[in-house]
Amino acid sequence: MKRLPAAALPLILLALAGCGSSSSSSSSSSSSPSSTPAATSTPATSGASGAVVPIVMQNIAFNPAVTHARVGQTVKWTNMDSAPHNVTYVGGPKFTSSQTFANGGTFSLKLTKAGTIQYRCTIHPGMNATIVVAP
Ligand SMILES: [Cu+2]
Repeated sequence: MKRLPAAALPLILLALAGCGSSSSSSSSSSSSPSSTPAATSTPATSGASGAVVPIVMQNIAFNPAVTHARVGQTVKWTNMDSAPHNVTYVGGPKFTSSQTFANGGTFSLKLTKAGTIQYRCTIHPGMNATIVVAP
């Protein structure tokens, strides 16, 4: 479906939810355990700050179904559905599956290995997706 760019939706959510935890939307101080690789050739997948790659769960599907990211980036899922979803490991570089989370919930995964990650939502058959992680 051609809707808003996927990158815009989590930003809206962040703006709405931002008042709860911290006063600033700048994340420079809290979560940067490792230096970003700063590869010179390829820009980030989308947007100026390439550290977080958004994926939305909407209409019982992951959007985008194929996400391109790099080692060092963090993928963040946001559930935009009224139905609960989860992010469950299927294949590729191993990661720890998420809990099931409801509308508005999020799950973040730091990408540490290159490869093609396959994952799914165990609640909804056919709700599968892929992350292609470049080194
Ligand atoms: Cu689901």
